[in-house]
Amino acid sequence: MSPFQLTRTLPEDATGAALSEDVLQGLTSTPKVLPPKWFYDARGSELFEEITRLPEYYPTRAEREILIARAPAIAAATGARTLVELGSGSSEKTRHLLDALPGLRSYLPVDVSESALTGAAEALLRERPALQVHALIADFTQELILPDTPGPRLVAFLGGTIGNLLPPERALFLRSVRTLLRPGDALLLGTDLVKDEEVLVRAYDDARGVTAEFNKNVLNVLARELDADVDPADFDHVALWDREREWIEMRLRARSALTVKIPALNLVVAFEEGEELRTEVSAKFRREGVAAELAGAGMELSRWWTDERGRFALSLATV
Ligand code: AVJ
Repeated sequence: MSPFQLTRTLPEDATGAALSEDVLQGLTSTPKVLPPKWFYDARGSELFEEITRLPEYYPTRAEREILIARAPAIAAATGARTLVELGSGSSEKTRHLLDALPGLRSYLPVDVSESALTGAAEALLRERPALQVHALIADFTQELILPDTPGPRLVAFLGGTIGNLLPPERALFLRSVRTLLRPGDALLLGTDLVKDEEVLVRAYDDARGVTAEFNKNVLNVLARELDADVDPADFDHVALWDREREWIEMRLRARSALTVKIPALNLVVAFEEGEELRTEVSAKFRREGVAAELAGAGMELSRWWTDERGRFALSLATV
C-alpha cells in the first residue's frame, strides 16, 4: 500500500456553504459574532505563523518546550502505534512527537485544509518513508470516522485550539473525541492557562499589529468569498480579558456608523459607531477545570505537564 492516502469527508463546497451560513447567522445576531475558523485562508494562516514567532505570543513556544521535554514520557505512557492529530495544520510541532514514538506505524492528520495536509505529508514522508500517512480532510468538530489502523491510538489536539470552542461546544467535542478511544488509547490535549491579565492581553494585541491584521483579515475573507462590500480599515482591533469566563475575546469595532453589504446573501448589515463584532474566544484553563471537563466526557486526566514557567499545559487523558 502506498504510504500516503488522502480521504475527503467534506463535500467539495462544504466550506462555501458553511461560511454563508455562519455569516448570515452571526451578522444578524445581537451582539454580532463570527466563528474564528474563518481567519485561516492562505493569508490568515501565514499571519498566524507570524503570530507564533512574536515575542508577546508565548503559547507556541511554551507548548513546544513541553513536547520536547515530555515526548519520551508520552511515548512510554501510550506506546502509541497510531497518532491522530486534529487540526494538524503544518504538523510542525508534531515532529517532536513522531520522533519520540518508536512504535509508530500510522499518522492520521485531520484538517479542513487540503493544501496544508498534502504539504505536511510530503515533507514528513521524505524523512520517514516507512510511515503510513492517511490524511483526512475533515472538520474535527463534526463526527469523524477513522481508518482501521493498529492500536494503541493517541489522539492529539494541540496549540490550545480547544479554547476557541465555547463551553457547550467543548463538551460536545470532548464527547466525540471519547468515541474515538478504546481501552489503552489516549488523548493529548494542549491548553493555555489562566495567568496575569497584562500578559494575556498583550499576546492578543502585539506591538507590531500582526494580530490586528490577522483579526481584520476575516473581513478580507468575506470580501473575497462572498463579494462583501466591507473595508477592514473601517474597523479597529480589540482584545480583552473576560475575567468571569476566563477567556480572551477578539473583536472588530466599527470606527464610525457604517453598513456592510453582501448582495449574494441578500444582506445589509448596519453597524453603529463603536459597535463590536466578536471574532474569537480563546479560553484559558486551570487544572481542575480541565480534569472536570475530561471527566464529564468520560475520560480521566492521567498526566499534567506544564512548561517551566507554568504558562501552558499538556494533558494526557485516558479512558
Ligand atoms: C490557534 C486558536 C490557538 O487562540 O491563541 C492567535 C489563535 N488568535 N492570536 C489562539 C490566535 C489570535 C490561537 N489558536
